[in-house]
Amino acid sequence: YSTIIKPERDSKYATINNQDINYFQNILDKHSVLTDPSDVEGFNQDWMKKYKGTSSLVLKPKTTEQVSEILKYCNNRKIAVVPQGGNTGLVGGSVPVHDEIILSLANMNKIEGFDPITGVVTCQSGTVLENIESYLSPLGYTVPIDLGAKGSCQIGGNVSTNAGGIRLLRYGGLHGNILGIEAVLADGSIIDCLSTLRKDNTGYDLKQLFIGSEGTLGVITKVSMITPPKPTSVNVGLFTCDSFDKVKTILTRAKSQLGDILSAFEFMDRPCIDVVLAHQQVQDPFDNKQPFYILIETSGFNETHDSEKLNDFLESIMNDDLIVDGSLATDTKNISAFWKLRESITESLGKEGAVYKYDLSLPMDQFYSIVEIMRNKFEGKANVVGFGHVGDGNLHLNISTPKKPYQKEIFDMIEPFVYEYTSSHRGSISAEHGIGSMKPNHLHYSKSSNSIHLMKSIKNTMDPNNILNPYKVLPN
Ligand code: FAD
Ligand code: 2HG
Ligand code: ZN
Repeated sequence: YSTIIKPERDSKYATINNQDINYFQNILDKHSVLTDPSDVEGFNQDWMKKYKGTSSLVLKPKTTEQVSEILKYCNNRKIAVVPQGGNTGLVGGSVPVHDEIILSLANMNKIEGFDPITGVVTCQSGTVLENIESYLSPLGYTVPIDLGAKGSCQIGGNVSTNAGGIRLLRYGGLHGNILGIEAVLADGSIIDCLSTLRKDNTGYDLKQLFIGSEGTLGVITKVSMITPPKPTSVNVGLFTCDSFDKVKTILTRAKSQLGDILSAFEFMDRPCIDVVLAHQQVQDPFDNKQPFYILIETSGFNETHDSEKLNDFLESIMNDDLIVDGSLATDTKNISAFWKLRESITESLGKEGAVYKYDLSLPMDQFYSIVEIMRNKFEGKANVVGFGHVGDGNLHLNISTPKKPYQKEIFDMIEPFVYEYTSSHRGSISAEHGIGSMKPNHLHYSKSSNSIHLMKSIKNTMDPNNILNPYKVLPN
């Protein structure tokens, strides 16, 4: 971890002592206060094994009131706290930088209510995303957000990072789908914005502040979310292309010809497929290798109508020579095989060695060029791959080397170049993963100094002692 530079520990924070631990043991039961280093270890380290903290205490509350008591105490004692959900975040936001207490939401996992007329589900923030899906599915509803980490990530973590994922194209982001939030501020006060209303213009929409704030403004304890009816007819097509220009043309066509049934438009380049084939039990989908692979999903409620639309679309892209190969999957098994190719890229890259991740929003004309530029720069020194939610303008640029730890010379070849490139095209240096501890000093590439100033004053109002997730998101 030596090349991951940490800000110095701020000496204003207290170091925890036995009295603190006793206090927490009184609020929570004994099993919810972890102090044994072997129990704490996993919570200190992030999913990529890139960031590691040195906390000696994990607290696992079960109720909002317990969260409130913990934070009130920490605020008085100036003990720093990192809220942690499923710990699948990719920017080092979910683990301590130094010895912050880890406040795990894992035991706050109850689904509290569902309205079958409005489709609004209310649950505690530690509910695992996939468990919400399993709860809703038999009721004929589905979650409006889906991502590869669904088996571990929690809805509170998704909301705190404003996660995007593969359904954003269809259902929009969490700023629209989250109807209510209950959160606890640093001083322990409980903010009840847990509305289940679709329309509510009574003053400032405070819940929006917590969406994407990465645990720096409050701890989210409950959410309510609008969920759409679960589509009954799902089809997936996998296509190959010989140029990125054709990927763009296919995207425009998919939007206009598939319209309301288009539910995902993902792309991956050939090096991604090679990495997946090297680490997963999957087959190369076509004999003929091509530089670009596109996964298109449609979801609707009328199988005949949907297949007809998809077949017309397929005919049109074939007739115009936009694709080289294509294959449609209509049954669950083949659909999951196609999705596995796309969804296991991150995990497979992780098995390669050290992975340098960049999550960019870029205009379509500059979207793939950055991958080519970086590939030329690295020329065999590292594997450069590009994939992502092209339908939302979101590129995942990943550069991997067989060797760990992370190397300074590799970072120097990427940064600040990638950020400058993105900024010069008015893109975003974090499309969906957030800022965490990876990018506070780079925030200015995507936000003006006045905007950063306003963010700092909001942070100062809501958490004047800066106990919540310090060293993250905002620059010093
Ligand atoms: P954590 O990682 O535990 O925390 C993330 C941040 O939120 C931290 O700053 C933490 O302090 C804060 N936080 C967590 N819970 C709370 C809470 N209750 N209150 C306040 N703050 C809290 N992201 C995407 O956007 N799209 C994708 O397609 C996508 N795919 C992924 C695929 C894989 C295989 C992996 C490993 C990650 C992926 N991610 C993706 C990253 C994404 O950010 C997370 O998966 C997810 O949103 C984080 O949820 P979590 O519960 O794991 O949160
Ligand atoms: C995805 O879309 C995730 O699969 C992870 O956002 C992206 O690993 C990455 O860079
Ligand atoms: Zn993504």
